[in-house]
Amino acid sequence: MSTRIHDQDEPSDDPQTSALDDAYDAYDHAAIEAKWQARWEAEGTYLVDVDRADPATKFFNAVEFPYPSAEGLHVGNVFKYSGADVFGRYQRMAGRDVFQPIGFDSFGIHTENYALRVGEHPRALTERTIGNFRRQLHRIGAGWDWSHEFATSDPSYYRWTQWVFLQLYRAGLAVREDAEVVWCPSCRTVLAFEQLEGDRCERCGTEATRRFMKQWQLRITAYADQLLAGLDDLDWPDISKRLQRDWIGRSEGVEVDFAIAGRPRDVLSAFTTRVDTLFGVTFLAVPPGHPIIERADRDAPPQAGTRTGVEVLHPTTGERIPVVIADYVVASYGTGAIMGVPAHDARDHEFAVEADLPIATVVLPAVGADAEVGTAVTGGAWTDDGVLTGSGEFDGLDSATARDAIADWLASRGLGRRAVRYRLHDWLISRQRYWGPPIPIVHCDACGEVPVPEEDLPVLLPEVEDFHPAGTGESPLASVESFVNISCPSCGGAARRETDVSDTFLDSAWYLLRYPSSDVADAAWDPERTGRMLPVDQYAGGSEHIRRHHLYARFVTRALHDLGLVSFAEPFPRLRLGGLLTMSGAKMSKSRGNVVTPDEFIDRVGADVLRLHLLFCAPWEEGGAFSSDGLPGIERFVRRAWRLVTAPDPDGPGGVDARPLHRAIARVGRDVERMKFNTAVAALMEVVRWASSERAVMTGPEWRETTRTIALLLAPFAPHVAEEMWERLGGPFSVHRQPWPSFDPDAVHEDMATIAVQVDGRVRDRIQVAADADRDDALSAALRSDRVRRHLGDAEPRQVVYVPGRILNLVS
Ligand code: ANZ
Ligand code: ZN
Repeated sequence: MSTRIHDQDEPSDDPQTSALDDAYDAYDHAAIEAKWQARWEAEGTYLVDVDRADPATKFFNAVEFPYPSAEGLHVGNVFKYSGADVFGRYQRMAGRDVFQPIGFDSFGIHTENYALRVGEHPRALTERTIGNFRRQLHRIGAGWDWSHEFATSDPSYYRWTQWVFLQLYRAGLAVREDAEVVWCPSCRTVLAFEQLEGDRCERCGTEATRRFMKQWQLRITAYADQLLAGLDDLDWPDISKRLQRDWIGRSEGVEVDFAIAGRPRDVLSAFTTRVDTLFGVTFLAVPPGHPIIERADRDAPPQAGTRTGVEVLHPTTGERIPVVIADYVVASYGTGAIMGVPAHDARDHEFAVEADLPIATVVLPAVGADAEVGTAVTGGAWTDDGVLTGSGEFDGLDSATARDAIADWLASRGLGRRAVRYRLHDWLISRQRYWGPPIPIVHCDACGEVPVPEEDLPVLLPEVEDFHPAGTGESPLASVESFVNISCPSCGGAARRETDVSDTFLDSAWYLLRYPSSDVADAAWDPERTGRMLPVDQYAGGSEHIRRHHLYARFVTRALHDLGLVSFAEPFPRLRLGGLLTMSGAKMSKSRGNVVTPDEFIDRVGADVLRLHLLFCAPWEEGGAFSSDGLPGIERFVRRAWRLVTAPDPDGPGGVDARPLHRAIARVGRDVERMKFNTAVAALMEVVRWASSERAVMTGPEWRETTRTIALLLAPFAPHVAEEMWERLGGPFSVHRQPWPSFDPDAVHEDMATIAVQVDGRVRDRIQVAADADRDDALSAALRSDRVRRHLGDAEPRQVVYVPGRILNLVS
């Protein structure tokens, strides 16, 4: 299984210490890791008393819980969890009561599809895969609080998922309605819009189609404004905020009513963000299948091509305008009809040229207008703001002023109204599948929709032999008579259960609330524990969840907040995204055959070396390519650290300059706080090298101070070997409960460098940065300089080259 690595196996590259090799104990990672894992477990080192923790010092260090796949944890997962674990361990040493629970996201199509493929029941499969994950999560030596573990597919958990659904239902935020939905022909279920990658199913990659079906939707759109405004106060990566903002897609505009010619009481409304172009409308467009087409069929047969035969009247000029059919109009956005302004919108322009529709210029570029008119009319659309022309009384106004004036004009005549539209859709949670929580609703002919009484929860997922999705638009549960047929909870008459199950993303939208209360049987959460332990202090996640899980969790938390069920509106005000570890240029996945499991490495080199290796091989937030090339270097480093405590105390003259030690304390702490684990590991390597080379000069007390400090610095990264070192140095159990060492600010202070900042080849300023500042540090310091800013303008530099400690070169 494991190999003992003897220091004698390879020549030492430290001449100062190689003479002592014989005196060393071998570094036996297997023995050390087993010993300390058992001790931590026995002592409850990572357990937190959720009934007594002090809310002022508690630190809920959350990670995105795993979906227990059949292939097991891979090193990409370990990379993310190791970073989060280092951060949590550091917080504990900084005096926080760290709560770091773990659980399993075990419901869902992913598990079910795999179960179908291998012909195993998802329940049996899930039990097995969770067992394997649990084993692996133990082995990596992370400080999980296992006493709060749960799995979302367990009735004791999904009972409360159903309860959460019922709270949303009572608040009018869960509704069953007809909607055009996305259907995956391979998974044979509907999906949420968020579960499309382009137009393909995120789960299986099949091209999705559209269907019209009666489905359960959660009214996330009712929270669009709140979700948008709430982003401002979050300590989140910019990319997360930007993607959520775009996904919510708030647009302010006007709905303009166009009266239908010959049917004065019927109108066709179009949503526009450019009402300043109203006088340039030369057609209205609707998507195929729009109701107006049917009406046209009755009234007058549609003309050839894209015309519907219907005409509308322009609200200001009264001119007759054709209504056409265009593919690019999205039925579910805005009013589902657009006003076509070919002179100022690129798609309208292309369409008008093809369909031979007129083009009328009504906005001129503000500068050089004459020169541009020709281009605007013939070459393409002038899509920017400008000055109005051909727009009656609004001529001469700039676009922004005109938008206001025209909106007022329309509103005062009842011909339109200001409107806000969102790109965000309601969250479709019905799944015509098996492996999920049954939606707790009963359909009764007499009473209609009846929620299952809370005391009757959970609605248990029935055991079935055949859990294949039917593909009929009904879940496999629909054919389980004993499940479907029940008496109505309200009138007692014959009724039918809802047979759709809910989306797994509903399971994970509230799971963080469950952790402190995972053992509570009679409530989803104990409000006192929730008040003490939540919200999460830091959530370590991935960018693939920004517009799904992160958005859903925010929505559900806000809804529960408005219902008075939790005291906070945001579930994780601080978020950090871990990058992907790639293998041969691709994301690790079984289908690509490039999954590397941690087990083989832990057997061979131990969890500590694997953790250090992963954290060193790529910046945590960026990710990068995984390879085992650097492993021997990390092994050498760990053995060198190990030798610090296995060697006898030196008896040198003393008076060693201790500044490198203080700098290491400062650097490692600062880097961990910024999730820069790779540079923290580099600092550890440096200080270990320094200590080895200064050993002979140190007195016994100097040496002990140095080595004890190094064991403390190493503890978050290599928790087992650091614990063993600490014990051998005479420290009290556990190294993970010691305070983080403090440093002498004077020793660190001198560690600054003056660098020249060049903009486009000329030195514009000289600034002070930490001597070990990296490119990002130097750049952000430079961007704070007025002189640099002046020469750079508002734009970000296009190119940045940093020569550490000397020059920062920016190209504007
Ligand atoms: C007239 C116009 C003139 C427009 C112009 C743009 C430029 P966002 O910002 O995304 O909300 N639009 C409205 N509903 C649509 C639908 N259902 N499908 C496709 N396009 C739709 O964009 C709003 C703009 O997108 C609207 O403003 C409309 O085109 C188009 F010079 O109206 B505009
Ligand atoms: Zn009834």
